[in-house]
Amino acid sequence: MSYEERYSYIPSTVLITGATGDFGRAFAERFARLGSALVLVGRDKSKLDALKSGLEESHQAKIHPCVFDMMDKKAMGTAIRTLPEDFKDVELLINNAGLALGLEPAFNCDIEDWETMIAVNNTALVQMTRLILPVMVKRKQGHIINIGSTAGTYPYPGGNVYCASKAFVKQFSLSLRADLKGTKVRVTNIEPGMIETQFSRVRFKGNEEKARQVYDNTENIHAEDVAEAVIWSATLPPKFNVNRIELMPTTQSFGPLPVERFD
Ligand code: 8X3
Repeated sequence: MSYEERYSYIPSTVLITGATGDFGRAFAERFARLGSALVLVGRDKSKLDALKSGLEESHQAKIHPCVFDMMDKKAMGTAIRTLPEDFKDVELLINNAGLALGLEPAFNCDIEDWETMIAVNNTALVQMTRLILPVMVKRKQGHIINIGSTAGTYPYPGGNVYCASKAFVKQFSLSLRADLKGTKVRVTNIEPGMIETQFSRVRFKGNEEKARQVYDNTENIHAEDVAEAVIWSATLPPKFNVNRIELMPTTQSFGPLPVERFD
């Protein structure tokens, strides 16, 4: 098999949640460039419309925008069940919508922040997956790419529910693979570490100073770099499944486990 053949699989229809965020836009841009039709999910209609017209103009992309909040189960169900004929056979689902809220120790956290993270990072992700999977299984063709995190493997102070929600995504991805044996449907968990995006701005609820400090005085990687891993996993021939990819900037690494010392 030639190199060109090896990397030539292009998913015909790609559904991306959290499409107007930094990751979502980077993924949409790459798949539009490849000629995939796109179902773009976001809750901000004006941002979604702007993304749609930009991609139509630059890549003549075929786009179906879906405006709903990931926490609105009914709206999600209606949007997915009524996808137009040209978009209903989703070949690649990118479960990208997700967020971190706060970095306080567990005993000080806002319980509503925890509930929101679980609702978006986990509940909405499994609901969307459950809605799309039957189409893939029936067609014996499909790929689910979940956007996990290094936080799903390596805990850190203040990570509490965010870390746990991403550990859920990792294990859900792996166990989906077990269920999907024999269906030809692929599952991949992409696990980025620190990526310079709006992530910290959301985590620190608009505190620009705190958010900027996360990425200050170092060499960062960006949404386009994560898109590279997504594109690689998605465009491999269907017989090749990437289970997990963990990635981070070279400037980020590991530290020793801390030990409490007494005076
Ligand atoms: C984002 C990576 O380390 O900020 O998922 O939790 S981290």
